[in-house]
Amino acid sequence: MDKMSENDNITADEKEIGATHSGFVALIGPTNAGKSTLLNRLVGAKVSIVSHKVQTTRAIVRGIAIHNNAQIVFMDTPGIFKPRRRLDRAMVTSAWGGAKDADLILLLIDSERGIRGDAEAILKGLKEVHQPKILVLNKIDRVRHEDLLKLASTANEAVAFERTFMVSATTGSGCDDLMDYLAETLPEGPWYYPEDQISDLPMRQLAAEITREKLFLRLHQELPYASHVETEKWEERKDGSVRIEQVIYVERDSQKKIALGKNGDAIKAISTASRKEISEILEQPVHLFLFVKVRENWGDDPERFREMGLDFPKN
Ligand SMILES: Nc1nc2c(ncn2[C@@H]2O[C@H](COP(=O)(O)OP(=O)(O)OP(=O)(O)O)[C@@H](O)[C@H]2O)c(=O)[nH]1
Ligand SMILES: [Mg+2]
Repeated sequence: MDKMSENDNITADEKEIGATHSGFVALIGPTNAGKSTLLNRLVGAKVSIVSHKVQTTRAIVRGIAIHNNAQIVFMDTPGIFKPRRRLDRAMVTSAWGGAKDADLILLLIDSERGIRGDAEAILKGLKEVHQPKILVLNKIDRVRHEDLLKLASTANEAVAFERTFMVSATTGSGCDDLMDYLAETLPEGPWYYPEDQISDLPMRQLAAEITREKLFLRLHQELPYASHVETEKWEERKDGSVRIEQVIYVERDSQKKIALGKNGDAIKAISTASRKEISEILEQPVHLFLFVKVRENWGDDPERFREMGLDFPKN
């Protein structure tokens, strides 16, 4: 349907509030730039997990926000970095794939770290991407104003950005201006999702992600990237509670010991934190059971990739 005939179909009431806008905005950037934090801030709910470690997000997570007359679908992507393992390659491919599907690309840079290494490589890669691009400098709560201006001009020399915004995803500073701009700029058109939907991630997967976040937060030094969480069972009970079983996959026996902790301390703490958060989101009591399994080379198992929503790279 072209734009004209679409407008012909709207009723007088709809005309009064103005035409609706909608579109997809890909959040791309180096790992740890704050993409997931910004997504949660803009959506107004926890949709994507966050940690101070790099490589937290593994596959594309969509978060949906409504601002003025626009429905903005943000695609949080895994950070782009120099891939080493098979999982790395799948994550980076997924991030660039997300960019190709978007109406608008939002490049997020950690202003404190500036443009080096991965950020530089992304700026180069962006030249091949043809959608309109905007630059968002994040973590402005951590840097001086003059450094921000320098950073903005360096980035704008490398890529023709439509606009530059300066925000703090943690304090929310600058986020309203960004949302106003996105709502205006996205094309006119009907909304893609029901008004009350904020994510396209199934609850089972979000629950697994929440446990992975707690695992990352608790065991960040000991258990770097070698873990993966899946929800295996989800049972709604008559008393209104839900019983959830999840498996934490690690690669080695020594990692299993770490995940369990002394006297099971680690797993207990992870379980408590995760149960509490899942229960808040579901607004119902949760019984969470965590199991730790050793699966050597889960990082090379196509099934695990599929479960994460990633394509399996052949090599
Ligand atoms: N001070 C400050 N910290 C921030 C801000 N935004 C994010 N952070 C922190 O930066 C770290 C990384 O945030 P994430 O949102 O997980 O970053 P990401 O870009 O999604 O990272 P990956 O998923 O690993 O690519 C976390 O510790 C956040 O709390 C900000 O505006 N200011
Ligand atoms: Mg992330």
